[in-house]
Amino acid sequence: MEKTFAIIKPDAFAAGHAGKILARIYSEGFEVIGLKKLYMSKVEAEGFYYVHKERPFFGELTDFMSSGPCVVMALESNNAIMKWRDLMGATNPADAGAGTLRREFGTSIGENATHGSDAPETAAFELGYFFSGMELL
Ligand code: FUP
Repeated sequence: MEKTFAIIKPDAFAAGHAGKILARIYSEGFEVIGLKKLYMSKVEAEGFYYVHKERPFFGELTDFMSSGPCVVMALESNNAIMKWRDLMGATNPADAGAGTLRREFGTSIGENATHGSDAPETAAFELGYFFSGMELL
């Protein structure tokens, strides 16, 4: 079994899509081993996305991620990292395949409804950024 880190981003949460996204998560066979709603500060968003700090969209991205509440989750399944990224679809909702979460709920490359770790090392960092070990028993 593998763990990955996922976010229902502020756009999807504000639009009332959290329940539908969670229903997909369960129906696709993930176990939700950690889940909380939180409202990231700008500084917390900058720390989470520090790998992107030199990118031109960093300011916009961290403004958006601190613009409202979101839901952070730890998901477990076989091949969870790839499986969750497949369920999310491409970064730009316009390029995401039919039936993916970003296609269904995303509205732009920035406001794309969900986040998912892209590799085991990033999953470890991202899970540890938002959850303590005791919260993921
Ligand atoms: P992903 O792994 O699919 O979330 O995509 P990236 O790690 O490349 O980008 C992280 C986030 O930065 C995206 F979810 C949205 C935002 N982004 C932009 O706003 N503009 C871009 O051109 C690329 C990414």
